[in-house]
Amino acid sequence: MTWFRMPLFVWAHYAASILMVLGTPVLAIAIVLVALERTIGIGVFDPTKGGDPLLFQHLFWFYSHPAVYIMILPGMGVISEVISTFSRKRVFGYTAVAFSSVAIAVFGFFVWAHHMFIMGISNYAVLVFSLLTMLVAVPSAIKIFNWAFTLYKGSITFETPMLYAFGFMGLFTIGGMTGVFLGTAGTDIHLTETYFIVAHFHFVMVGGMLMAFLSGLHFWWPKMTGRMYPEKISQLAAVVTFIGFNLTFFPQFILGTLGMPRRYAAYPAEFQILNVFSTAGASILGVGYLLPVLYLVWSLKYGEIAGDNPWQATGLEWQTQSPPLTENFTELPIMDHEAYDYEWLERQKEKEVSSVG
Ligand SMILES: [Cu+2]
Repeated sequence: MTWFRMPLFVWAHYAASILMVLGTPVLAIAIVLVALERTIGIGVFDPTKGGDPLLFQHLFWFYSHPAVYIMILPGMGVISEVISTFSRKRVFGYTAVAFSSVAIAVFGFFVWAHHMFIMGISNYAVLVFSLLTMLVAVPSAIKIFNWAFTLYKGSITFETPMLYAFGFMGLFTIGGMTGVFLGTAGTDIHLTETYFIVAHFHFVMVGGMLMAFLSGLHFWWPKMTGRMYPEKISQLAAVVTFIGFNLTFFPQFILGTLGMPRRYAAYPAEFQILNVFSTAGASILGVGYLLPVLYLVWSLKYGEIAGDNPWQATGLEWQTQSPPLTENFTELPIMDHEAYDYEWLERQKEKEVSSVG
């Protein structure tokens, strides 16, 4: 197992870990400073004590922008595994996808002030952070295009993990592209503090991360539990989730553009209809989330026995039993193939057949 034979899921976790190690202490420091200010009165953020409230925002967002990538990067790793497995092809541009995870982690530390364009930072700072924000779009787009090329001419099947992966690709792309409107200072000043932000954030976090989570949960469910989930009803749940999600959050882009502010309990009558759509969508989304809870619990006892490798995937976890035994393998596995080498899997099967014969 060399660096470039690692599954892209592992690369994604590696990048997310860099963010956690470097970013989280800054949040911890900010919290300690707040505590010191409130307990022994050292002026750090409170202007009446000689502190600077903007400093809190800087420290908060220095962690909290990368925090979005801490959540989304492992999701992107899941999508690479699932897209490859259910189109029976090696991930297109493996190296580019691996390094784009690291690039997202690195660039992610230089964009935090895009949350602060209307907070009174200098125009020069706005310009620089706007430009840097656009740079993050590049590695994200590299991933989306490489997944699309992976699908191209693949033998695609539509099991539940793949349906969620398609949902991710579409919704995350909308989430990412609406981020461009917010990273551009001129449009951000109109859109910030409106429902446009709420919609954008949910397209990234729910449309992106949560779809990827559900994709990964179904993908590894047979490995984790030894049982298959019921395919038909879970496909239905994926479709219900997708419809419910769009009905909930897409109207909020329009509401935000029309100027409906966030963080208010009440709104003018003209915003009523779109809010009703949102509420109806949330109810459908609720059903979409409830279904997996029910059938996954059901499958623990009544699901079909999964076997070692129900998806014919190439990752090492699929070469051991489901659920894996303590220490994972009885003997140390030998890694003699590249990641996502489906021909290797075919050769393995032929070997087994001939040795039985
Ligand atoms: Cu941000």
